[in-house]
Amino acid sequence: MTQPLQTAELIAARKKDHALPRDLYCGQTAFQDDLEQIWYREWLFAGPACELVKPGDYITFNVGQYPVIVLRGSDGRIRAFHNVCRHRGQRLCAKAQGSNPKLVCPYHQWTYDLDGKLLFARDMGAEFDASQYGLKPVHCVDIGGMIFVSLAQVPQPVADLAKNLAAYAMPSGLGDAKVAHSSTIVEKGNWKLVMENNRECYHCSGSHPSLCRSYSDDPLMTVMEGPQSASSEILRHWDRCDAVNLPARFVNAPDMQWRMARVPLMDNAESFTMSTKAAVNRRMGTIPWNDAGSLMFYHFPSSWNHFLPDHAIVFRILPISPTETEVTTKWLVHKDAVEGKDYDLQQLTEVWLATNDEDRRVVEENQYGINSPAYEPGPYSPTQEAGVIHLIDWYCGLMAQRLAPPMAAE
Ligand code: 3BY
Ligand code: FES
Ligand code: FE
Repeated sequence: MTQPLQTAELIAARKKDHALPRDLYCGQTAFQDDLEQIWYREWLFAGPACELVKPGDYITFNVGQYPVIVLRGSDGRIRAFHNVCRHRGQRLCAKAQGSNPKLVCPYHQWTYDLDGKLLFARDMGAEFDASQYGLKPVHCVDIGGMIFVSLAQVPQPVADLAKNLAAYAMPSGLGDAKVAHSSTIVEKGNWKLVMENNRECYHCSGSHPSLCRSYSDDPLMTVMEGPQSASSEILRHWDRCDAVNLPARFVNAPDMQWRMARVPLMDNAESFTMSTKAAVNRRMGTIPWNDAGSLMFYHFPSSWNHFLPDHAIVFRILPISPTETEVTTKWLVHKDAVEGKDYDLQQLTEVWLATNDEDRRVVEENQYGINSPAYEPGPYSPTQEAGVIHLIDWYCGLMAQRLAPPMAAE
């Protein structure tokens, strides 16, 4: 009997600029390889820093098999830890978010400080050295109000992302923001299908009637090639932003792992609302106009985001199984904006709640078709799906490199 192809072989055999072979979207082996080579090694977006308002506030989530907790310490610093007790391994915090002055394990009450130090463990004997049993740290950075974590022993370099994101996010004032709404859904599709779907607007006119009121599905809106290379409409927008020092021009990682660019919305639309007008009376940060468009920022493998003049929408995806992905969306507004007075929650959230649900359906049907043995990878559109090609080339490049057998010693 022939052995099923390994992930490295599937990647080596893939057709360039085509969708991936079936097993990379539904196989258990490929999923485990994705976890080990991508999710356990890359920087991942965890959430907005403004959600952790005061010391002790925390969020938890799972990256594959790793439960992680991110919290604000008594010194105001945000830290991440493995959410696993150092006694007998109980998960420390089961809730998705909350606030605790200390971390008390629910099993035998070992008690940790917010910086991870073990403060208290009952009846452990005279020899017990509590300093050896602090929580295991996870690398964590706060870039302009966006928290990223990395499970790697030695994380990937982050300086280039940090420099650019800090500059581009600064005018949005994420430090003076609050979470107005949060939604978590599970899409029955592989994480790559969720991200592929987000990287093109080829599907927008057929799927997103409400988003299409403000976001143009013109591929030139999503496909820019450099700080000087975009449609004339976008170049005009960038000139206008330059004049007030609002970072807007396309900037990207050399391997396209991330990209930022501020693009105008359609017909001077102000926000992703049904009326296309701003949803929040009070603008965020120092954005000078209601029609400053959306600063779009994606980061593979886990996030895409829109920073608008009146609110920001941040998205985090996490893989659950070969064919299940969790998608968390958070709507941020100025911290002093008052619900019911400065904004209406329904008007603020309805377009992207609908868009997420529409994308969920698209992704689930995509997975359904790919599960068929008759599925054969088809070609991406070079104009409409250039962003998907960036994703797939980034993914295949990394996987090929990391799964390559080590060079034989001379
Ligand atoms: O949310 C996004 O960033 C992308 C842009 C194009 C399609 N999708 C809506
Ligand atoms: Fe945490 Fe025992 S497992 S205190
Ligand atoms: Fe979509």
